[in-house]
Amino acid sequence: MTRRPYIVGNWKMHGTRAMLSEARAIDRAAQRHMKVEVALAPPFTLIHPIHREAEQISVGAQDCHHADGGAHTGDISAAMVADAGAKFVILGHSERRQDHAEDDALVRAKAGAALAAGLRIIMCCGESAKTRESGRAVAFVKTQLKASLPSPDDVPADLAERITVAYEPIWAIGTGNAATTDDIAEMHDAIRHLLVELYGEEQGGAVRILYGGSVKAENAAEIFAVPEVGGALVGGASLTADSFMGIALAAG
Ligand code: G2H
Repeated sequence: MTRRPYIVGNWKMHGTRAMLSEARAIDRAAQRHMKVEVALAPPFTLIHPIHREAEQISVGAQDCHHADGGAHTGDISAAMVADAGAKFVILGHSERRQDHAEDDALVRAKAGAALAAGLRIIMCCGESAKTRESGRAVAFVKTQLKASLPSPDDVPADLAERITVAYEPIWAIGTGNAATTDDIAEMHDAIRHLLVELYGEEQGGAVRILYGGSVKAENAAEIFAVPEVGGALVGGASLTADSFMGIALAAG
């Protein structure tokens, strides 16, 4: 990894205020481990409470709406999550694509709204088991990512700071079985080529590419040894400070 490793916890739909003690413990540990950039994406309801207390970690959201505001009952805009203290937003996660029928065009619209609100984005991509078995995984992910990321005409000048990509094969999510390092290396190389093709050598070459899908302290070091892996997006193992910081320690 050439840039500071980026380790992001995605708490998904887990966590009430009882989890604030875990966030505090993560923040304290991150202060002792500055070689790694540690971030948490809790449910919307915990963004502000965690942001208010955090001294080291950054806090993000797991989604935002594509519109600035209006009659969208139950939705939350990019400006609202930024106002609550979020510095980034995860977009295009396969669970949102599945549960909320989010397609690439909608994800791209959300990315535009998030960047306009001053947020960084973590853009997720990943193929299903069926697509992998068919041998089309790389082509699928490149097509999905190209259609979901902001178009080259629409990106901020500091795009390598504002955009991160997370490769999360759906078949590895929450299963306990991460992808092999060979599969990760092949996909991360393909994503790097796409980013350079889209955004140029300098910016596309500097965007961090995270791996996500059953990352834990036990397999983190071998995943981080893959050259194009710039960190991890972590679900289940980010719910306790011990397991999450075990992953961060393996990163640097
Ligand atoms: C993939 C990942 C976090 P887990 O969704 O985004 O979850 O680490 O539980 O597989």
